[in-house]
Amino acid sequence: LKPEIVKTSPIAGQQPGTSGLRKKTKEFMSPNYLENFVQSAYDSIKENGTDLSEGSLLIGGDGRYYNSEAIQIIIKMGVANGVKRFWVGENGLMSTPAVSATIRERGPMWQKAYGSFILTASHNPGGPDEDFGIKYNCENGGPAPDELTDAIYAKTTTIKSYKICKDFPTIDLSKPGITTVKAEDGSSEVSVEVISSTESHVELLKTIFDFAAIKALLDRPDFNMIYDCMYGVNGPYAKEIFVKELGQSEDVCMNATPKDDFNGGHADPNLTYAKELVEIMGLNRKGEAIDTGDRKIPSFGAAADGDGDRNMILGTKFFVSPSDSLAIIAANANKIPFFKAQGGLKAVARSMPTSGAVDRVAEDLNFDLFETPTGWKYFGNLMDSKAIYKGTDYTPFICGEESFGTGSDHVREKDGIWAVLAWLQILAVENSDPSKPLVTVEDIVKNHWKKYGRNYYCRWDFEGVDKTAAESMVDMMRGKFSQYTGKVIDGYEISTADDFTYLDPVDRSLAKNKGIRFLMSDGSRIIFRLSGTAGSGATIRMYIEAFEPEKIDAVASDALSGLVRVALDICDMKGFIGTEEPTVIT
Ligand code: VG1
Ligand code: CO
Repeated sequence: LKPEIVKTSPIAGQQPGTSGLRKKTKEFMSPNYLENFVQSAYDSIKENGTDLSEGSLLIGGDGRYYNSEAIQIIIKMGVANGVKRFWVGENGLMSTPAVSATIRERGPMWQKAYGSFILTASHNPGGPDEDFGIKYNCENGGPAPDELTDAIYAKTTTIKSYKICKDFPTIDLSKPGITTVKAEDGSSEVSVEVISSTESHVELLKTIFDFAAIKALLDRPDFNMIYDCMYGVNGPYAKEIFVKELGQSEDVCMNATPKDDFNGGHADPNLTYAKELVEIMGLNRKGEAIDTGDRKIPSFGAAADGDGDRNMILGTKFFVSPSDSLAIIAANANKIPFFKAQGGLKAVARSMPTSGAVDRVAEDLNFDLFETPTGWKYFGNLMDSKAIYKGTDYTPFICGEESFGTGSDHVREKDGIWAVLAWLQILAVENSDPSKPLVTVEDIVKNHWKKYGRNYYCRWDFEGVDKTAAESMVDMMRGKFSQYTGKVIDGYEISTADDFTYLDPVDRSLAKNKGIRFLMSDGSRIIFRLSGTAGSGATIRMYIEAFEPEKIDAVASDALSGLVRVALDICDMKGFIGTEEPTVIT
């Protein structure tokens, strides 16, 4: 257990983005790349007041190429840095929400995890020529806050050496069990436990939902579902819940064996990349119904991303936009035992670019409402603060993002399978009388729109564009805010043009430059951001939203075409990027 000190020098560009550090796998595998980041993380965590030798350090990943090798390096470096107890997901696998659940739920007090390294680049493609990623989550189960990721980054710019125990044995991750290694002089002991990837998370989910009611729904002859795990880490969780716990056939789980390159696909649950599922559900990539003859279409379809924290919800020939999904789950929270038992939902939060559909629910049902910058880390503070809601000291909380992320305060990450179960729970309650015709996903969404109006919404992504051009485009708009304010373009009056700033109501920290906003006087919005998860190059995201109180039956792309034109002109997409054709529309 003797640590070796290895000389190194700083490597540029190790700044974590929206959710950890993501780069090409080859870059991660190049000499000292992973080691520099991990050493900087261990040092920062220590400086942040965590004693690495107390409790446990959890490690898991989404199973992408280089996952297992990276885990062995993190263990060997951890031993050298004083970690005494490791928990590692079986086969190195653990979904992002399961990591969060395991940190929070597993073990007696003295063993509890103080944090976790998660090896994931989420929805980015995997494999030797694609992306790899790493992030650190803290004791509350949530992503490291900006303060910690900034400290890690600062250390990567000055690092001179790292510590590693090269002679620590390589752990067999394929079998659950404990490996204990004693120092030669008997002075210390390190243990590595390979733990079930699914147990803590599945046990937690069973306390949140009424599994018997969901099973009754799934057993109805007129109801059938399909869940596309997209060859990501979610497969084992889906099988555990739908096959083992809920007694459904294996066919319910599609593409449910994790592969280190996600079978060459893009494990991103949206209309473009979850192509196979979208077709099965009778839709095209715009979310419109297609002619399927007399082929039977499932009643419910869902998909997950590489690390299992995202979800897409589909009904028969019907797409549920993530912003609507968030609003609908919040409006129906009392059908979910977890919220009901705590006296009902009290607060909701959405990221700034997410549509305002949930705002209307919050207003109607008297929930506190928060608007945060993009990324899950901002929700954590709100959930952990004990006194934000009108004096009560506990906050049953639901939050979400337009990027197919939904979750609650049962963990501190978005949780794909939670969202799927939330929808099934709502459907189960709506369909509790088996003699009545099935209330469908489409019925639920349309009834919601009838009551609250509809926030038409779309996001256009321009992926892999030139970084300098993208940055100049954003700078150009930033420089013209005052000229835009009050201007009328194509009938839309711009009431505010600014760059979103977030003042955290809990710790008063300020997050700046979180998205260019053009807010129209009729409530419509145009927003631009540069992605913080792109492994290389730049991705421009353009978000468009318009509210309609009564006209709820239009096709979203038609309802938004005018506003899209205004947006493309304001940013001069053609001039900066050379095209107005996005790579993905969601
Ligand atoms: C994207 C999404 C954001 C999400 C983040 C991490 O970030 O827009 O809403 O929280 O990915 O999700 P960005 O900076 O590229 O827009 V995941 O499933 O990739 O961990
Ligand atoms: Co993800």
